[in-house]
Amino acid sequence: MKTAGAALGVISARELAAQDKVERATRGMPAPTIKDVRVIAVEPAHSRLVVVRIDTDQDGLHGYGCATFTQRADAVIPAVEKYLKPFLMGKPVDRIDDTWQACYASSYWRNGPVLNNAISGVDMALWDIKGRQAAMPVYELLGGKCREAADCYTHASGAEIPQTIESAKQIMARGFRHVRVQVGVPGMEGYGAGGRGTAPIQGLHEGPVFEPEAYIRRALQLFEAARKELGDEIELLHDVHERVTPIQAVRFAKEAEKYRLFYMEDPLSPEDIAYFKMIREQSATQLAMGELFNSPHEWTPLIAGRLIDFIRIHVSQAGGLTPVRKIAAMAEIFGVRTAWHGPGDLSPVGVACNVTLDLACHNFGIQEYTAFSDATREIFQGVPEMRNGYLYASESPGWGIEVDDKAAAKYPFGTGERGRSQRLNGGWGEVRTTDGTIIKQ
Ligand code: GCO
Ligand code: MG
Repeated sequence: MKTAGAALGVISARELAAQDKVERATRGMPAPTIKDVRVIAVEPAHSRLVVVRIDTDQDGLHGYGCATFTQRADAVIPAVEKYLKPFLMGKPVDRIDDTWQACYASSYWRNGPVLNNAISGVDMALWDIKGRQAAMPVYELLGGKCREAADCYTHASGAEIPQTIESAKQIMARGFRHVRVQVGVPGMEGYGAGGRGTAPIQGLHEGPVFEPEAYIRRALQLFEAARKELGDEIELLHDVHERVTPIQAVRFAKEAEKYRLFYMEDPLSPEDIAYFKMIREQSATQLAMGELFNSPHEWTPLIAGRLIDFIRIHVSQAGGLTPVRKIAAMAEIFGVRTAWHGPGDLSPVGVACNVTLDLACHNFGIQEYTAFSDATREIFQGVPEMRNGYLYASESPGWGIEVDDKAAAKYPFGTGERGRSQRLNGGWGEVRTTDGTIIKQ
Protein backbone atom coordinates (compact mmCIF):
# COMPACT_ATOMS: atom_id res chain seq x y z
CA MET A 1 0.00 0.00 0.00
CA LYS A 2 1.34 3.46 -0.90
CA THR A 3 2.11 5.43 2.36
CA ALA A 4 1.02 9.03 2.95
CA GLY A 5 4.54 10.24 2.17
CA ALA A 6 4.63 8.35 -1.15
CA ALA A 7 1.11 9.62 -2.10
CA LEU A 8 2.30 13.14 -1.37
CA GLY A 9 5.57 12.46 -3.28
CA VAL A 10 7.67 13.78 -0.38
CA ILE A 11 9.52 10.57 0.41
CA SER A 12 12.09 8.87 -1.78
CA ALA A 13 11.81 5.50 -3.44
CA ARG A 14 14.52 4.40 -0.97
CA GLU A 15 12.28 5.27 1.97
CA LEU A 16 9.32 3.57 0.22
CA ALA A 17 11.38 0.39 -0.24
CA ALA A 18 12.45 0.66 3.41
CA GLN A 19 8.83 0.92 4.52
CA ASP A 20 7.82 -2.05 2.36
CA LYS A 21 10.67 -3.95 3.95
CA VAL A 22 9.36 -2.83 7.37
CA GLU A 23 5.86 -3.94 6.40
CA ARG A 24 7.08 -7.40 5.31
CA ALA A 25 9.60 -7.81 8.09
CA THR A 26 7.49 -6.51 10.97
CA ARG A 27 5.57 -9.74 11.25
CA GLY A 28 7.30 -11.47 14.24
CA MET A 29 10.30 -9.15 14.21
CA PRO A 30 11.22 -7.30 17.45
CA ALA A 31 9.38 -3.98 17.52
CA PRO A 32 11.22 -0.98 16.12
CA THR A 33 12.68 1.21 18.83
CA ILE A 34 12.73 4.97 19.33
CA LYS A 35 15.84 6.46 17.76
CA ASP A 36 14.97 10.16 17.98
CA VAL A 37 12.35 12.50 19.46
CA ARG A 38 12.26 16.06 18.14
CA VAL A 39 9.98 19.06 18.35
CA ILE A 40 8.59 20.97 15.37
CA ALA A 41 7.62 24.47 16.55
CA VAL A 42 5.80 26.57 13.96
CA GLU A 43 3.48 29.58 13.78
CA PRO A 44 1.82 29.55 10.34
CA ALA A 45 -1.39 31.35 11.36
CA HIS A 46 -1.12 33.43 14.57
CA SER A 47 -1.01 30.42 16.86
CA ARG A 48 2.12 28.74 18.14
CA LEU A 49 1.83 25.03 17.21
CA VAL A 50 4.00 22.30 18.73
CA VAL A 51 4.31 18.91 17.04
CA VAL A 52 6.50 16.01 18.16
CA ARG A 53 8.23 13.78 15.59
CA ILE A 54 9.47 10.33 16.63
CA ASP A 55 11.93 8.52 14.38
CA THR A 56 12.53 4.80 14.82
CA ASP A 57 15.49 2.59 14.10
CA GLN A 58 13.55 1.29 11.07
CA ASP A 59 14.63 3.51 8.19
CA GLY A 60 11.72 5.69 7.03
CA LEU A 61 9.41 4.73 9.87
CA HIS A 62 8.38 7.81 11.88
CA GLY A 63 5.31 9.46 13.34
CA TYR A 64 3.89 12.82 14.44
CA GLY A 65 1.92 13.93 17.46
CA CYS A 66 0.24 17.20 18.54
CA ALA A 67 1.53 18.89 21.73
CA THR A 68 -0.02 22.31 21.17
CA PHE A 69 -0.60 24.51 24.24
CA THR A 70 -0.32 27.80 22.43
CA GLN A 71 -0.32 30.14 25.48
CA ARG A 72 2.74 28.33 26.92
CA ALA A 73 4.16 26.65 23.83
CA ASP A 74 7.79 27.36 24.77
CA ALA A 75 7.25 25.54 28.09
CA VAL A 76 6.17 22.31 26.36
CA ILE A 77 9.33 22.06 24.23
CA PRO A 78 11.83 21.38 27.07
CA ALA A 79 9.33 18.97 28.67
CA VAL A 80 9.70 16.90 25.50
CA GLU A 81 13.39 17.47 24.79
CA LYS A 82 14.83 17.44 28.32
CA TYR A 83 12.57 14.89 29.98
CA LEU A 84 10.60 12.64 27.62
CA LYS A 85 13.33 12.21 24.96
CA PRO A 86 16.02 10.72 27.28
CA PHE A 87 13.27 8.66 28.94
CA LEU A 88 12.07 7.20 25.63
CA MET A 89 15.26 6.62 23.65
CA GLY A 90 15.61 2.93 22.77
CA LYS A 91 12.10 2.04 23.98
CA PRO A 92 9.98 -0.14 21.65
CA VAL A 93 7.28 1.78 19.77
CA ASP A 94 4.60 -0.90 19.92
CA ARG A 95 3.47 -0.65 23.58
CA ILE A 96 1.59 2.63 23.37
CA ASP A 97 -0.55 2.49 26.53
CA ASP A 98 2.36 1.18 28.61
CA THR A 99 4.58 3.96 27.29
CA TRP A 100 1.85 6.50 28.08
CA GLN A 101 1.56 5.23 31.66
CA ALA A 102 5.35 5.28 32.05
CA CYS A 103 5.64 8.89 30.83
CA TYR A 104 2.63 9.93 32.97
CA ALA A 105 4.06 8.37 36.15
CA SER A 106 7.64 9.46 35.52
CA SER A 107 7.10 13.08 36.60
CA TYR A 108 5.48 12.05 39.94
CA TRP A 109 3.43 15.26 39.82
CA ARG A 110 1.03 15.01 36.88
CA ASN A 111 -2.22 16.06 35.12
CA GLY A 112 -1.08 19.50 34.10
CA PRO A 113 -1.30 21.31 30.73
CA VAL A 114 2.46 21.38 29.98
CA LEU A 115 3.27 17.75 30.78
CA ASN A 116 0.03 16.40 29.31
CA ASN A 117 0.73 18.15 26.01
CA ALA A 118 4.29 16.82 25.96
CA ILE A 119 3.03 13.25 26.54
CA SER A 120 0.32 13.78 23.91
CA GLY A 121 2.94 14.60 21.30
CA VAL A 122 4.68 11.29 21.99
CA ASP A 123 1.45 9.30 22.27
CA MET A 124 -0.07 10.45 18.99
CA ALA A 125 3.28 9.88 17.23
CA LEU A 126 3.29 6.25 18.43
CA TRP A 127 -0.27 5.76 17.09
CA ASP A 128 0.86 7.27 13.77
CA ILE A 129 3.79 4.82 13.66
CA LYS A 130 1.55 1.85 14.44
CA GLY A 131 -0.82 2.92 11.65
CA ARG A 132 2.07 3.18 9.21
CA GLN A 133 3.35 -0.25 10.27
CA ALA A 134 -0.09 -1.72 9.81
CA ALA A 135 -0.48 0.24 6.55
CA MET A 136 -3.85 1.59 7.72
CA PRO A 137 -5.35 4.84 9.06
CA VAL A 138 -5.46 5.08 12.86
CA TYR A 139 -9.28 4.92 12.90
CA GLU A 140 -8.96 1.34 11.64
CA LEU A 141 -6.77 0.52 14.67
CA LEU A 142 -9.66 1.77 16.85
CA GLY A 143 -12.10 -0.60 15.22
CA GLY A 144 -12.99 1.21 12.00
CA LYS A 145 -15.66 3.71 10.99
CA CYS A 146 -19.00 4.25 12.70
CA ARG A 147 -19.76 6.93 10.05
CA GLU A 148 -18.31 8.21 6.79
CA ALA A 149 -17.34 11.70 7.98
CA ALA A 150 -17.63 14.05 10.97
CA ASP A 151 -20.41 16.66 10.94
CA CYS A 152 -18.84 19.97 11.92
CA TYR A 153 -19.59 23.45 13.15
CA THR A 154 -17.56 26.58 12.63
CA HIS A 155 -17.57 30.13 13.95
CA ALA A 156 -19.88 33.02 13.03
CA SER A 157 -18.97 36.24 14.80
CA GLY A 158 -19.30 40.01 14.61
CA ALA A 159 -18.98 43.15 16.71
CA GLU A 160 -22.68 43.75 15.99
CA ILE A 161 -25.55 41.23 15.73
CA PRO A 162 -26.26 41.83 11.99
CA GLN A 163 -22.61 41.01 11.25
CA THR A 164 -22.84 37.71 13.12
CA ILE A 165 -26.09 36.83 11.32
CA GLU A 166 -24.48 37.60 7.95
CA SER A 167 -21.43 35.52 8.86
CA ALA A 168 -23.73 32.64 9.86
CA LYS A 169 -25.56 32.83 6.53
CA GLN A 170 -22.26 32.53 4.67
CA ILE A 171 -21.31 29.48 6.73
CA MET A 172 -24.70 27.87 6.06
CA ALA A 173 -24.19 28.56 2.36
CA ARG A 174 -20.96 26.50 2.60
CA GLY A 175 -23.09 23.54 3.69
CA PHE A 176 -22.72 23.67 7.48
CA ARG A 177 -25.78 22.52 9.46
CA HIS A 178 -24.30 23.73 12.77
CA VAL A 179 -23.02 27.25 13.45
CA ARG A 180 -21.47 28.76 16.58
CA VAL A 181 -22.69 32.34 17.07
CA GLN A 182 -20.78 34.95 19.10
CA VAL A 183 -21.24 38.75 19.21
CA GLY A 184 -19.22 41.63 20.62
CA VAL A 185 -20.32 43.61 23.69
CA PRO A 186 -20.11 47.35 22.89
CA GLY A 187 -16.92 48.86 24.31
CA MET A 188 -15.90 45.60 25.93
CA GLU A 189 -13.39 42.82 25.30
CA GLY A 190 -15.80 40.06 24.30
CA TYR A 191 -14.82 36.46 23.52
CA GLY A 192 -14.84 35.10 19.98
CA ALA A 193 -16.45 38.18 18.52
CA GLY A 194 -13.95 40.22 16.49
CA GLY A 195 -13.69 43.79 17.70
CA ARG A 196 -15.49 45.93 20.23
CA GLY A 197 -17.44 47.85 17.57
CA THR A 198 -17.46 51.03 19.67
CA ALA A 199 -14.93 53.01 21.72
CA PRO A 200 -13.59 50.98 24.66
CA ILE A 201 -15.36 51.51 27.97
CA GLN A 202 -13.04 53.17 30.49
CA GLY A 203 -12.78 51.19 33.72
CA LEU A 204 -11.07 52.14 36.98
CA HIS A 205 -7.95 50.74 35.29
CA GLU A 206 -6.08 50.98 32.01
CA GLY A 207 -6.89 47.63 30.34
CA PRO A 208 -9.85 46.10 28.51
CA VAL A 209 -13.18 45.76 30.31
CA PHE A 210 -15.76 42.96 30.39
CA GLU A 211 -19.09 42.90 32.28
CA PRO A 212 -20.97 39.55 32.44
CA GLU A 213 -24.48 41.01 32.73
CA ALA A 214 -24.05 43.20 29.63
CA TYR A 215 -22.73 40.15 27.78
CA ILE A 216 -25.68 37.94 28.82
CA ARG A 217 -28.23 40.54 27.66
CA ARG A 218 -26.39 40.85 24.35
CA ALA A 219 -26.11 37.10 23.82
CA LEU A 220 -29.85 36.60 24.42
CA GLN A 221 -30.60 39.32 21.83
CA LEU A 222 -28.28 37.46 19.45
CA PHE A 223 -30.10 34.14 19.94
CA GLU A 224 -33.45 35.91 19.37
CA ALA A 225 -32.20 37.46 16.12
CA ALA A 226 -30.55 34.23 14.98
CA ARG A 227 -33.70 32.15 15.38
CA LYS A 228 -35.79 34.88 13.68
CA GLU A 229 -33.41 35.36 10.72
CA LEU A 230 -31.86 31.92 10.30
CA GLY A 231 -34.92 29.81 11.12
CA ASP A 232 -35.56 26.85 13.40
CA GLU A 233 -33.62 24.16 11.57
CA ILE A 234 -30.10 25.49 11.88
CA GLU A 235 -28.28 24.15 14.94
CA LEU A 236 -26.92 27.07 16.96
CA LEU A 237 -24.01 26.76 19.38
CA HIS A 238 -22.63 29.37 21.78
CA ASP A 239 -19.47 29.56 23.89
CA VAL A 240 -19.83 31.33 27.26
CA HIS A 241 -16.10 30.76 27.74
CA GLU A 242 -16.47 30.66 31.54
CA ARG A 243 -17.05 34.44 31.60
CA VAL A 244 -20.02 34.63 33.99
CA THR A 245 -20.44 33.81 37.66
CA PRO A 246 -21.85 30.36 38.50
CA ILE A 247 -25.29 31.63 39.48
CA GLN A 248 -25.43 33.84 36.35
CA ALA A 249 -24.70 30.66 34.37
CA VAL A 250 -27.70 28.97 36.00
CA ARG A 251 -29.98 31.85 34.99
CA PHE A 252 -28.43 32.26 31.51
CA ALA A 253 -29.01 28.57 30.69
CA LYS A 254 -32.63 28.96 31.76
CA GLU A 255 -33.19 32.15 29.74
CA ALA A 256 -31.52 30.58 26.69
CA GLU A 257 -33.68 27.44 26.80
CA LYS A 258 -36.35 28.75 24.42
CA TYR A 259 -33.76 29.24 21.68
CA ARG A 260 -32.99 25.49 21.69
CA LEU A 261 -29.21 25.79 21.41
CA PHE A 262 -27.43 22.64 20.11
CA TYR A 263 -25.24 23.38 23.11
CA MET A 264 -24.10 26.09 25.47
CA GLU A 265 -20.39 25.64 26.02
CA ASP A 266 -18.26 26.29 29.12
CA PRO A 267 -21.01 28.08 31.12
CA LEU A 268 -18.81 27.39 34.14
CA SER A 269 -15.10 27.29 34.89
CA PRO A 270 -13.49 23.92 35.71
CA GLU A 271 -13.18 25.27 39.28
CA ASP A 272 -16.99 25.61 39.53
CA ILE A 273 -18.19 22.33 37.97
CA ALA A 274 -20.18 21.59 41.14
CA TYR A 275 -22.75 24.11 39.86
CA PHE A 276 -23.62 21.91 36.84
CA LYS A 277 -26.08 20.06 39.07
CA MET A 278 -27.97 23.33 39.66
CA ILE A 279 -28.02 24.17 35.94
CA ARG A 280 -29.25 20.65 35.17
CA GLU A 281 -32.05 20.91 37.69
CA GLN A 282 -33.31 24.22 36.32
CA SER A 283 -33.04 24.03 32.52
CA ALA A 284 -32.96 21.64 29.56
CA THR A 285 -30.35 23.71 27.69
CA GLN A 286 -27.83 21.22 26.27
CA LEU A 287 -24.43 21.65 27.90
CA ALA A 288 -20.86 21.12 26.66
CA MET A 289 -17.70 21.30 28.75
CA GLY A 290 -14.11 20.20 28.72
CA GLU A 291 -11.61 22.11 26.59
CA LEU A 292 -9.88 23.34 29.76
CA PHE A 293 -9.75 19.90 31.39
CA ASN A 294 -6.40 18.30 32.21
CA SER A 295 -7.43 15.89 34.94
CA PRO A 296 -9.77 12.90 35.47
CA HIS A 297 -11.05 14.77 38.55
CA GLU A 298 -12.65 17.22 36.12
CA TRP A 299 -14.31 15.01 33.50
CA THR A 300 -15.25 11.92 35.58
CA PRO A 301 -17.90 13.51 37.86
CA LEU A 302 -19.57 15.39 34.97
CA ILE A 303 -19.78 12.30 32.76
CA ALA A 304 -20.72 9.84 35.51
CA GLY A 305 -23.29 12.32 36.82
CA ARG A 306 -24.79 12.84 33.37
CA LEU A 307 -24.37 16.57 34.10
CA ILE A 308 -23.25 17.48 30.57
CA ASP A 309 -24.40 16.37 27.14
CA PHE A 310 -21.12 16.84 25.26
CA ILE A 311 -17.56 16.25 26.41
CA ARG A 312 -15.30 18.79 24.72
CA ILE A 313 -11.79 17.91 25.68
CA HIS A 314 -8.74 19.36 23.84
CA VAL A 315 -7.13 15.99 23.14
CA SER A 316 -3.52 17.04 23.77
CA GLN A 317 -4.47 18.79 27.03
CA ALA A 318 -5.63 15.43 28.37
CA GLY A 319 -2.49 13.65 27.22
CA GLY A 320 -3.33 12.36 23.75
CA LEU A 321 -5.34 9.64 21.99
CA THR A 322 -4.64 6.94 24.57
CA PRO A 323 -6.47 8.63 27.49
CA VAL A 324 -9.12 10.34 25.34
CA ARG A 325 -10.37 7.17 23.65
CA LYS A 326 -11.04 5.87 27.17
CA ILE A 327 -12.91 9.06 28.07
CA ALA A 328 -14.98 8.65 24.89
CA ALA A 329 -15.84 5.07 25.88
CA MET A 330 -16.83 6.15 29.38
CA ALA A 331 -18.94 8.97 27.94
CA GLU A 332 -20.78 6.48 25.71
CA ILE A 333 -21.78 4.43 28.73
CA PHE A 334 -23.30 7.52 30.40
CA GLY A 335 -25.03 8.82 27.27
CA VAL A 336 -22.64 11.75 26.80
CA ARG A 337 -21.59 12.55 23.24
CA THR A 338 -18.28 13.89 21.98
CA ALA A 339 -17.47 17.39 20.66
CA TRP A 340 -13.66 17.55 20.72
CA HIS A 341 -12.07 20.99 20.89
CA GLY A 342 -11.07 22.11 17.37
CA PRO A 343 -9.81 25.73 17.48
CA GLY A 344 -7.14 27.43 15.39
CA ASP A 345 -4.55 26.69 18.07
CA LEU A 346 -4.47 22.99 17.26
CA SER A 347 -2.05 21.46 14.76
CA PRO A 348 -3.39 19.48 11.76
CA VAL A 349 -2.08 16.35 13.52
CA GLY A 350 -4.42 17.19 16.40
CA VAL A 351 -7.24 17.67 13.89
CA ALA A 352 -6.46 14.27 12.37
CA CYS A 353 -6.68 12.76 15.84
CA ASN A 354 -10.02 14.51 16.44
CA VAL A 355 -11.57 13.22 13.22
CA THR A 356 -10.18 9.74 13.94
CA LEU A 357 -12.09 9.67 17.23
CA ASP A 358 -15.14 11.20 15.51
CA LEU A 359 -15.24 8.33 13.00
CA ALA A 360 -14.39 5.48 15.35
CA CYS A 361 -16.57 6.32 18.38
CA HIS A 362 -20.30 5.53 18.25
CA ASN A 363 -21.20 8.42 20.61
CA PHE A 364 -20.00 11.18 18.26
CA GLY A 365 -21.89 14.45 18.71
CA ILE A 366 -20.30 17.22 16.65
CA GLN A 367 -16.79 18.39 15.66
CA GLU A 368 -15.55 21.98 15.91
CA TYR A 369 -13.71 22.96 12.73
CA THR A 370 -11.34 25.82 12.03
CA ALA A 371 -10.15 26.08 8.43
CA PHE A 372 -6.45 25.57 7.70
CA SER A 373 -4.47 28.53 6.32
CA ASP A 374 -2.38 28.11 3.16
CA ALA A 375 0.80 28.37 5.24
CA THR A 376 -0.46 25.57 7.50
CA ARG A 377 -1.19 23.38 4.46
CA GLU A 378 2.28 24.17 3.10
CA ILE A 379 3.88 22.76 6.26
CA PHE A 380 1.43 19.93 7.00
CA GLN A 381 0.68 17.88 3.89
CA GLY A 382 -2.24 15.44 3.86
CA VAL A 383 -4.55 17.33 6.28
CA PRO A 384 -8.13 16.09 6.79
CA GLU A 385 -10.53 17.40 4.17
CA MET A 386 -13.61 19.57 4.70
CA ARG A 387 -16.52 19.09 2.27
CA ASN A 388 -19.97 20.50 2.71
CA GLY A 389 -19.64 20.86 6.48
CA TYR A 390 -18.25 17.33 6.90
CA LEU A 391 -14.65 16.56 7.87
CA TYR A 392 -13.09 13.49 6.19
CA ALA A 393 -10.12 11.59 7.60
CA SER A 394 -7.19 10.74 5.35
CA GLU A 395 -7.31 7.15 4.07
CA SER A 396 -3.50 6.96 4.14
CA PRO A 397 -1.69 5.04 6.90
CA GLY A 398 -1.30 6.65 10.30
CA TRP A 399 -2.61 10.20 10.40
CA GLY A 400 -1.78 10.51 6.67
CA ILE A 401 0.23 13.67 7.36
CA GLU A 402 3.83 14.52 6.45
CA VAL A 403 5.58 17.65 7.69
CA ASP A 404 7.67 19.57 5.16
CA ASP A 405 10.65 20.72 7.25
CA LYS A 406 11.73 23.32 4.71
CA ALA A 407 8.29 24.95 4.79
CA ALA A 408 8.23 24.67 8.60
CA ALA A 409 11.46 26.65 8.81
CA LYS A 410 9.70 29.57 7.08
CA TYR A 411 7.20 29.99 9.95
CA PRO A 412 9.06 29.96 13.29
CA PHE A 413 7.47 31.06 16.55
CA GLY A 414 6.80 34.80 16.48
CA THR A 415 5.81 34.85 12.80
CA GLY A 416 3.05 37.45 12.46
CA GLU A 417 2.95 38.26 16.17
CA ARG A 418 2.53 41.94 17.04
CA GLY A 419 2.22 44.04 20.21
CA ARG A 420 0.90 42.17 23.26
CA SER A 421 1.12 38.61 21.88
CA GLN A 422 4.71 39.29 20.72
CA ARG A 423 5.61 40.70 24.15
CA LEU A 424 3.92 37.73 25.86
CA ASN A 425 5.39 35.06 23.55
CA GLY A 426 1.96 34.07 22.27
CA GLY A 427 0.45 34.25 25.77
CA TRP A 428 -2.71 36.13 26.72
CA GLY A 429 -2.96 39.49 28.53
CA GLU A 430 -5.54 40.57 31.12
CA VAL A 431 -9.25 41.35 31.03
CA ARG A 432 -10.95 42.94 34.05
CA THR A 433 -14.43 44.08 35.09
CA THR A 434 -14.98 47.85 35.32
CA ASP A 435 -13.80 47.99 38.95
CA GLY A 436 -10.55 46.21 38.08
CA THR A 437 -11.34 42.61 39.07
CA ILE A 438 -9.53 40.05 36.94
CA ILE A 439 -11.79 37.67 35.02
CA LYS A 440 -11.00 34.28 33.50
CA GLN A 441 -10.94 34.88 29.77
C1 GCO B 1 -13.19 27.19 21.34
C2 GCO B 1 -12.26 27.75 22.34
C3 GCO B 1 -11.12 28.53 21.81
C4 GCO B 1 -10.13 28.86 22.91
C5 GCO B 1 -8.72 28.81 22.39
C6 GCO B 1 -7.73 29.04 23.51
O1 GCO B 1 -14.29 26.82 21.75
O2 GCO B 1 -12.80 27.05 20.20
O3 GCO B 1 -12.95 28.32 23.38
O4 GCO B 1 -11.49 29.63 21.14
O5 GCO B 1 -10.39 30.10 23.46
O6 GCO B 1 -8.48 27.57 21.83
O7 GCO B 1 -6.45 29.08 23.03
MG1 MG C 1 -14.60 27.06 23.79
